Amino acid sequence: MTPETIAQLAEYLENAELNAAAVAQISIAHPGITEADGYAIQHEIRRRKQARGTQIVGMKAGLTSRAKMRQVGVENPSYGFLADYFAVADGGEVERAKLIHPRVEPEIAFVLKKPLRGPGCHIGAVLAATDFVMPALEIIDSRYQNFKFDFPSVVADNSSSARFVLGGRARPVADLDLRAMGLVMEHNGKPFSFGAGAAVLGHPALAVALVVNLLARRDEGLEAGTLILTGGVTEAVACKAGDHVSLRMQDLGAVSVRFA
Ligand code: OOG
Ligand code: MG
Repeated sequence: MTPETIAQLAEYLENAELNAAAVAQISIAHPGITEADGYAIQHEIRRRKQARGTQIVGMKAGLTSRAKMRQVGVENPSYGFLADYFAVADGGEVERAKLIHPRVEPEIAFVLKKPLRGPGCHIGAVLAATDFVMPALEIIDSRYQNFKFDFPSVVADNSSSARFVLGGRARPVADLDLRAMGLVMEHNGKPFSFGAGAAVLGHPALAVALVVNLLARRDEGLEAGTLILTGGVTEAVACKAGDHVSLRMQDLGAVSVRFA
């Protein structure tokens, strides 16, 4: 793709986000789109936001569990960025009208105390660089009609990132078995989904390594203090105004969000 096409598609997708108006999947008009084109568009959206003064507070891995891959029919893990205005306080409210068709998913969040750089980033490097982990709810909102996309299209759309909520307790990884760590997500007070950390690539720290190694292709790394969401452990739940979602994670407490 030419730089002009990348810039035009970045504007198209960012406007869809900012206006909460669904658009056609970009691979329909651009059937030859590649993964590299998708990331070029995503990085252009990030550049546009930063040029307006938006801070990038973290990164996320997407499609790192079988449950998530099955739900959207895309078999490849991806990454995206997290902007400052995506953050919602624990127990806080998300304005449903500002989003298109939001879904909420349970995730394990990492915060780094040391920088990480690939290629060759492995689980040991991630665990050594991690300050603490926390329970998180991610609110995803594909900008595509009917939440339908292929891999390059969802990569361009910042892996559907929209909002996130951190809560519960922050704990160092040395004390935890993140693979066996159980969780329950409730939707309007009813259990919706259940999982364990191993659902995420066998160990959620591997999702951090994956993001680091993918960023290395663009000669980028992660700085100390970076937040990383490791991807939905279970399928995501669609939410309407008035809905409430809470997540309880073994040893790490609870986090919740409401839709106004
Ligand atoms: C793609 C984003 C995936 C996750 O945790 O799997 C994601 C989507 O499902 O729309 O954030
Ligand atoms: Mg997610």
